[in-house]
Amino acid sequence: MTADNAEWKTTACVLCSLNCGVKVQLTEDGRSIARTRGDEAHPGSRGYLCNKASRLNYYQNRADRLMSPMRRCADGSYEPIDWDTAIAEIAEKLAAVRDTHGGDKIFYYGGGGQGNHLPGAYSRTSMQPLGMQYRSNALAQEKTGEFWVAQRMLGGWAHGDFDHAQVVIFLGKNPWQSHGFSRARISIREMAKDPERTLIVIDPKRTETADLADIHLAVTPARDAWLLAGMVATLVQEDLVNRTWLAEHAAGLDAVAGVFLDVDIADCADKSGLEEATVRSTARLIARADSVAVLEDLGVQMNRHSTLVSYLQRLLWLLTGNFGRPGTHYTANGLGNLASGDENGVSPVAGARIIGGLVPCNVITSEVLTDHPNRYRAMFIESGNPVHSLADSSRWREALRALEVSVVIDVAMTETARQADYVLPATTQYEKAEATFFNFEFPDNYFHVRQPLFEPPEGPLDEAEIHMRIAEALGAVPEGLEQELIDVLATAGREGFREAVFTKLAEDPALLGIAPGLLYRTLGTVLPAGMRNAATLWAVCHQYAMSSRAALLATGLEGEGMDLGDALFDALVSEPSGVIFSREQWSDVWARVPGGTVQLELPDLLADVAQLNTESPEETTAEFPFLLSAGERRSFTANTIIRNPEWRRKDAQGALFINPDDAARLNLGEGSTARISTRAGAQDVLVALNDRMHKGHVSLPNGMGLDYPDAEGVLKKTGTSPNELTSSELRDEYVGTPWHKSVPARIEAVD
Ligand SMILES: Nc1nc2c(c(=O)[nH]1)N[C@H]1C(S)=C(S)[C@@H](COP(=O)(O)OP(=O)(O)OC[C@H]3O[C@@H](n4cnc5c(=O)[nH]c(N)nc54)[C@H](O)[C@@H]3O)O[C@H]1N2
Ligand SMILES: Nc1nc2c(c(=O)[nH]1)N[C@H]1C(S)=C(S)[C@@H](COP(=O)(O)OP(=O)(O)OC[C@H]3O[C@@H](n4cnc5c(=O)[nH]c(N)nc54)[C@H](O)[C@@H]3O)O[C@H]1N2
Ligand code: SF4
Ligand SMILES: [Mo]
Repeated sequence: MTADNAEWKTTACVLCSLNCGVKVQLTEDGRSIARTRGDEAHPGSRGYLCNKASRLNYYQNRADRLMSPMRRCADGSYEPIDWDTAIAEIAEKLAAVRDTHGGDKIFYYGGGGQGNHLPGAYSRTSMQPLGMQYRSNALAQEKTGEFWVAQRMLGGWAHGDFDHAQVVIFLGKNPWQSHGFSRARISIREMAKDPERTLIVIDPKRTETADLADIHLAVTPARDAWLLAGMVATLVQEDLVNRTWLAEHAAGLDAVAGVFLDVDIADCADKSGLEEATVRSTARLIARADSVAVLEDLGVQMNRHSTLVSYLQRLLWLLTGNFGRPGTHYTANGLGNLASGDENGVSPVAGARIIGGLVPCNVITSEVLTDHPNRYRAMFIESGNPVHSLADSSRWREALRALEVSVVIDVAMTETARQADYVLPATTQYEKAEATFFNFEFPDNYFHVRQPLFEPPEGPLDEAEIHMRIAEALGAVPEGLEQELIDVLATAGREGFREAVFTKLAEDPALLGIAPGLLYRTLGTVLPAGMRNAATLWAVCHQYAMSSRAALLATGLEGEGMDLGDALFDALVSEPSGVIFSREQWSDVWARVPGGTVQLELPDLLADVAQLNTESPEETTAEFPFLLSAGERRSFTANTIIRNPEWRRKDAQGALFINPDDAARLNLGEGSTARISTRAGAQDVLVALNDRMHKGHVSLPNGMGLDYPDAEGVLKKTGTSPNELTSSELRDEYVGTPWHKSVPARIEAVD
């Protein structure tokens, strides 16, 4: 129960990347979230919430909460151990791998989910002393292809100005359920209502978003490359490109036009399952529009030709001049860059391209399960559940057990934790200050550091503290340094602290590695109550204030020299609903494009375009005649952030959606059980007939199939883990992203 006059505390929802601002009232005992409402003062969500935010207490209060470090026993069970033992053993074992085989054989996975990116920042504290080099996270199974293409064409990832675009296109994206931009449901309704605006949805499924669209292009599953190539070819062949704009802003038009002049549009239309007239008329509509904004997501990113599709969709709006002005696309000015498309060499065993520092998720297990001398021999996983969320769960279980040592930091005993040698309990995202770098707004961009709602219980620690303890056990923290910096703070204040930190770093650059943990232990002690975990952002703020001074001053924040960085940091740790840290103009977007010139010509991808008409795509076989969309966003899915199945108000089991005609052919009725089989495995699933589904295409939701203790404490699994059915080999040739949305499958009735 809540007292009616209980204080409304300010925080954010952690169930998707939007992190909408939330006001909560706690129960009288102060331990649970009793009521939630939107936070009007939050700069991004401005009071908006979707149906999921009212369920946040299921994240905070849970029967599966980890309360103590756990060590795996010989029989696969786990025993609680104390922190000192855990840290000492982990540091010793990881140091042994480093000393025998090299620190680059210790792999880091994770660092944050939809609501928490600070573990990733603090992880450096232990990674650097261990000499770790290779890492990855979930972005390398969805967005790295898009980031790579965006970097090469525009110098960075561009976001759409959806609220002002005349034509909005959602490509393999269902924002009604998955959001992906602020206040999505309100925006989509506004687009639908306005007769001057056109909403186009490209999705084999008639989604909730498609219901509101002016044009729904129900592309044949996995054939978006042909559809988009046909549209780009229409622009070129009907001379609909914006030559004036391109002459001023872009390079490479001739090379691109040369390839698309030869593309057979009728063949493209045919292969994508759409009429040629529709392909052409949609391209004309885009060419005629005042402004166009496009959002691609998993429907194409986790699918065949995904990197090529990221390129083709950009050509569509760049050839028509839809970048760098209102209603089109912009590269945002971030406090950190989550969307780097830089190439950083290749992975040590598979030789897979590393984008933005991330090894493709789909090659990680093959870099463990091998006798190659460069294989990973140890793994550190935090705030990620790769056994459940990456392709081929059974291979992941095998890979984790093959390692010499594995460590998981989480709030719950997850599918991944159950394979680890050590499991360390973290405080929840409502027990410490947390934040994400998912901030892509423009012309004003904001950052939200959430203040904690609860005191952490005895047992779990902040990730910062865990990494710092490991660094200390490794002997990487100079004796007395922490106390010295605390003393400086007490005697010389922030200015003196700044000077002391920079002097120390200049004397010993190796300290840069442990700096995040050191900030937590020093600066963290003098921050407002509960905000200690925000300490590492101090360094981020200083970096930002140096590189983006004008955008920061334009927000009204003041400070001479380095005081400006401190002023931003102080604002972040004291403003409960977030702070605007960047105020820009459209000309600033152009300043971020290298040389101010958009690069249209990407030769490798143009070569792919040139052979699309000769390709005869055949995704299915006689053995596997269906395509499974493995992991769809529905009204009650949120990755694996909430594990208690009771949080779902509908679709409790996460049914297999199948077109009624397909179901009839297979003798499958509503509520019946079907066996779905793929190359990787077979699962029994509950069937739901759904006329939104494209024939031949079936879907299972993401985030299902999690273990959770029932009232007697017995673990029960609800629904199907999609990645028991996926394979790591089905992946993009450039960046290794998986083809989860078109997994060949067979479906049979089970009596
Ligand atoms: N409710 C909810 N929201 C979430 C999440 C969640 O778990 N639950 N997760 C968050 C995360 S991590 C992400 S990355 C985003 C993902 O957000 P989305 O990408 O929107 O999510 P999905 O439902 O996986 O896929 C989008 C659409 O792709 C379509 N699709 C399938 N095959 C094809 C195809 O061949 N071509 C095309 N054009 N479309 C196809 C599907 O029918 C589906 O409607 O959602 C975020 N938001
Ligand atoms: N087949 C298929 N697979 C998919 C998808 C799909 O569409 N199809 N979607 C993919 C996508 S786009 C994504 S983003 C991934 C998401 O998959 P993951 O990257 O595994 O992310 P989450 O499910 O958010 O899991 C995050 C973990 O963080 C833990 N956690 C929560 N709070 C804290 C905290 O404060 N500290 C620590 N240390 N841990 C915490 C949670 O308990 C959970 O175990 O799944 C991917 N998997
Ligand atoms: S799940 Fe809903 S309320 Fe939560 S952040 Fe996403 S859009 Fe906002
Ligand atoms: Mo994601």
